[in-house]
Amino acid sequence: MQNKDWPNIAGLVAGGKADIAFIGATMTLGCVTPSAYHKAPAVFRKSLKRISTYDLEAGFDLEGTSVRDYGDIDCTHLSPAEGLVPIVEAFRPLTQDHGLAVLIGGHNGVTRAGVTALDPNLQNVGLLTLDAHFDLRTTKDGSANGNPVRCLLEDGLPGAHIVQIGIAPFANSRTMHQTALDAGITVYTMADCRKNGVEQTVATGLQYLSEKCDVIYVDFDIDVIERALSPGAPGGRAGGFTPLEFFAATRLIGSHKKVKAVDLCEFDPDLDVSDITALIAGRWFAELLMGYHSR
Ligand SMILES: [Mn+2]
Repeated sequence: MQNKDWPNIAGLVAGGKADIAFIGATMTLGCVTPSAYHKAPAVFRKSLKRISTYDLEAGFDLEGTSVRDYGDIDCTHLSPAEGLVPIVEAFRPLTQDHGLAVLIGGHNGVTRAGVTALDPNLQNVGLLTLDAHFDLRTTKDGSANGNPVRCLLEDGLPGAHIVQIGIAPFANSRTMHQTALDAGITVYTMADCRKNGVEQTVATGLQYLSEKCDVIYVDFDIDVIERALSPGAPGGRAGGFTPLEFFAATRLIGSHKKVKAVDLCEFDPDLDVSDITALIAGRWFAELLMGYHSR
């Protein structure tokens, strides 16, 4: 039900054949730094109430957009390996029944499930990550939040179908970098983004993937944002994207016809200060809706 005095994004939630649907995945076990990622979906929903439907800069109101909320997949007590199938099974219908399916993590382990839900054989999907990290840690101790991209490579996703944007210095190992290059992953560092602009870099990545793949999945790891401007992400460091760069990239991604599913992950509400990252998450969703509307 929409609030007439304060039309907001949460008020767009309705049932039925909405253009955009989201579901939470409270995955929190199996992370490099123990965190309260399971709390993020609830905080995300709360923040949507504080985001107006009206973009005054664009002169456009999202009031006519419908959103469906499928609730949460409770995987708080499941390891990433145990959570894989439940998330794939719950998220796949969203990718089939809606124009854009959104997975709210949880840690970055949800990305493996999200990509698999969109394309179970992993041959037609492209993966774009906005992330300070490669997420290519070894899988010798099983899946975790530090290795979803490595898991996907091992599951059969071609490295040539992966573009990683925002990879940060002193936040990844030489081995990870070499793994990415050996796999044929396209890598854009933070410095590349500074030089060419975040939006332009994302546009280049989307163009590359759209020539190779039928559908595109985008992983928004919120730790790609500058830590001082978004404290609610354990992996965030100094030198990341500004929130405005993140929003512009999100709108562009939302506007791309081949982008069928996305996730937002690595938000730990317990680390947040003054709801900074919570409100970034809420506006991120509004930016996706604005992008989607322009398709
Ligand atoms: Mn990540």
